[in-house]
Amino acid sequence: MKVILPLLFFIMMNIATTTLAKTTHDIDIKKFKFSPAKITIDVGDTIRWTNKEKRQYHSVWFEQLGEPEPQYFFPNEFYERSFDKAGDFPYRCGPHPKMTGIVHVQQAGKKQPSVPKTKSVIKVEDSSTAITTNKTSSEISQKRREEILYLLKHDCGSCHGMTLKGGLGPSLTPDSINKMSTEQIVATITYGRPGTPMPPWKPFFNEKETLWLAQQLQKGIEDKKE
Ligand code: HEC
Ligand SMILES: [Cu+2]
Repeated sequence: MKVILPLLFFIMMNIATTTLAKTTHDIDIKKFKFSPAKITIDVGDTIRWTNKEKRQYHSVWFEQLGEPEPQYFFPNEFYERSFDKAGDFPYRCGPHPKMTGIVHVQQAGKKQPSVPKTKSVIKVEDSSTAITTNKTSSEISQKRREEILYLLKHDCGSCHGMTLKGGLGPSLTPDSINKMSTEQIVATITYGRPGTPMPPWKPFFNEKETLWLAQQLQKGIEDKKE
């Protein structure tokens, strides 16, 4: 009894404070707008920004807090963050500076110790987009490699030329592409080049696959007979 009673009390206190404090507020991102763009929440609450676009990526960047630009997130993905301090927190979208919003965090009825730590995570909302964050697969199967090469020829090829010698987009043959580092090639494929027709391919390849693809481009794709 001596041990159990305080423990039980501790658990109950925890339940009481967590149910009291935490609310999750939703902000949708659609047509290049945060809605609502202004929101008032209590200290301890969480905001979940959900990307409801068809294919456009965005980010939620608290630039004025001096933070680095966070990862972009894609349709059906969301970005979550909780606020443990009162204050006004303006933010914007990294790639689209005109998209802005502000979070007004007010002290809840009961004073809480302010915890300076805010955590941010990106999660995928439904499993149909699991391919986006399919980072667990450590090896790329032969079948997947063939799929990627097929996509390279047909999708990338529609802009960069079937033989990758250039078209609307620049040549991707080893001669041309090796002026870039592997990291730069990976970044270009992952995020595209905002403001140009080069789209982001993050929804289609995981990190390993993008790296592999970049390495194939650097080596040169031997033209397989069909
Ligand atoms: C809708 C057209 C389009 C498609 C599809 C496309 N690209 Fe691009 N890509 C471009 C354009 C345009 C640029 C040049 C952007 C610029 O002006 O910086 C580019 C640039 C690049 C670059 C940087 C090359 C350099 O010399 O700066 C790489 C690498 C690249 N694309 C890889 C790919 C890969 C891999 C795919 C397929 C997974 C792909 N692209 C699909 C249009 C496209
Ligand atoms: Cu945006």
